[in-house]
Amino acid sequence: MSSSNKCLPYTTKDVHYDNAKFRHRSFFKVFYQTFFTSNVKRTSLSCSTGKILALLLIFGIAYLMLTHTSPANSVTDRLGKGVKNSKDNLVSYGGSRLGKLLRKPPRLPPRLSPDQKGFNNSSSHESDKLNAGSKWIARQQSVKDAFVHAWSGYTKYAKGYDELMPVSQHGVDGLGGLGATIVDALDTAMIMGVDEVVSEAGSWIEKHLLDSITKKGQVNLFETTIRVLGGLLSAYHLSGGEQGMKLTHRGPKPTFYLETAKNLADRLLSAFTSSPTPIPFSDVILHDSTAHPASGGLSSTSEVSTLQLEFNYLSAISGDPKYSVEAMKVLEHIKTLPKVEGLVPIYISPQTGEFSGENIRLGSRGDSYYEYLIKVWLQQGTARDNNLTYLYDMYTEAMKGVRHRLVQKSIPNGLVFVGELPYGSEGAFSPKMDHLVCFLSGTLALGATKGITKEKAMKDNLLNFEDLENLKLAEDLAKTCFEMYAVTSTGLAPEIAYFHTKDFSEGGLDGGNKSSEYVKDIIIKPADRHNLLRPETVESLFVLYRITEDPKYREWGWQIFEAFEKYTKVDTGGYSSLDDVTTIPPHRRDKMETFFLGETLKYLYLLFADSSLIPLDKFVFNTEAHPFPIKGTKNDS
Ligand code: DMJ
Repeated sequence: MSSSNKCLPYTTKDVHYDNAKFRHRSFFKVFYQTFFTSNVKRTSLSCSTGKILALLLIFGIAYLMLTHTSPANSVTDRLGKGVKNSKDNLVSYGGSRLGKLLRKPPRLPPRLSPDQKGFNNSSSHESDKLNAGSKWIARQQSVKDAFVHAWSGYTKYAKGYDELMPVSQHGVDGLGGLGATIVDALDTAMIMGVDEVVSEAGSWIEKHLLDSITKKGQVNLFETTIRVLGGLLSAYHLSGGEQGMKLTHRGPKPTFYLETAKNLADRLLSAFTSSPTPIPFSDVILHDSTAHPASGGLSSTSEVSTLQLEFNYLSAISGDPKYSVEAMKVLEHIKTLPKVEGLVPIYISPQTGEFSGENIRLGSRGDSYYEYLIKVWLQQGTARDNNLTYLYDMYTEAMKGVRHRLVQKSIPNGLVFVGELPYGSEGAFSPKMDHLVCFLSGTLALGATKGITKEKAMKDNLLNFEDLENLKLAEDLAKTCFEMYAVTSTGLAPEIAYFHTKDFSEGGLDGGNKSSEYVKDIIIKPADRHNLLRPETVESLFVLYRITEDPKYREWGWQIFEAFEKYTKVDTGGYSSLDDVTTIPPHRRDKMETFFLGETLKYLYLLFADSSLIPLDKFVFNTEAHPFPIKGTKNDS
């Protein structure tokens, strides 16, 4: 150590690279440390008389400076330092000038080699974040490109028809002939900012849709409500209706979407008003506003209970309560019916108002009954607890029932799945799970936190026991749904999977990807190997990513998207369903479902987007992925 060091010593505390290292030290601190630390006392004894005189001189100069410090200078100094504790402030204001002379230059943190720069290095952390950000922006763009490719096939070969047959390059009216792909895809184009599609779809709707609604024949109440009515209503909001988001300036005015929606809903209302019970008929003849039951007389439970988000929102924006009143009668009636721990059979009779049969499942015909119980309650926003708590209670009871009666684990590797009770509560359990059941993961997560992040919900102590159990099931089920993709040769899920349990096993029916850890857990029967470009898994990955903020859900979504790109993209435009996901190359099925544009690609896009785009605590998605604002929230994202 040099002699000068001996005269201006520092305590060992100063050497530590804590926050204090960057703070400017005042003259008084230096003086105090120089003369009153034990270290210094020892050193000062060894100083010569000359050195002591020099110190006295410095002390004198300091005194002169203190007595001439201008008030203005003090104020500037104070402002510059911001808010500190008063002791610190007193010290630094007084001794600023001499302090500056004596102050050591601020010590810099040690230089780190690139591989030592970990998470504590804020600038590298920032650049990691930037890189990750640009990766997801690029992936979002890929999804947008896929949407444009899907639309280009539809508009080239099938414009005005309900669906595209991408292989034969034709259109087909599988949904009654209302141009369902156009209306289903419109809000996706708005959210993605694909202006050309917004204009093209908007002007088709402006020119043709009302005409079709007044002239077409039979449509299914549920499909028309969720796809066409739902699409019109979200287009209304996203184009600025009700002081909505105004995501676009293209296409017709919001009121045009609203008027068209009202015209359609007025006709659909006949399904409710012509039924002898609160349970609506399943089919409507549009041109004469009449309705009748499906052949066989029964309605699907999910179909009659998946109309309320749409009809409620229409009442809210039109000011006419009739839509909501009719639709809510269904849920009020179902509330009174007997259930198995909240679980319901998949058929219901509009003639008697009773459930029919005992088949209980969360797949086809059962699924969105459970989804709408919680979503209709969520839709009420600040008014949730006024009169719809019965929906929340029905949902809570049903999810307990799911966990108690329907959840099992596969062997050998313990995938959590939701099976069925095809013969009711006393019959045998079936380890069968439709891909449709994968919606449940997202619904469970949404129901647990009500759309806010898990972190915030935990911090604010908002999660009760049921919420935590449901969140856990949501995460386990999302993993299972992802593995239903990863276990096949194409990386795409089958329509239906069975799970190997102690009571059920069938050899030789795996998904074809022998390197999957779960190849023995998941059984895929030949009749169930098709893929219809369905959205439920990516829908849940989107909701789970928003709620848990765990990036694995994004990575899983990207893997699924890549498989869609590889095996379902048709060069000439559009994407096709597949006959068999377990063989390569898979045989194409000549259909692009409307929900591929309305849901699958929208959810993938939102999964990779910033979480402020259509936030889950301000919007509720109908079962066809059309977002409606939650009552009482301001949507300015
Ligand atoms: C969509 O029409 C809706 O999500 C519905 O609730 C279930 N089936 C399809 C998508 O798979």
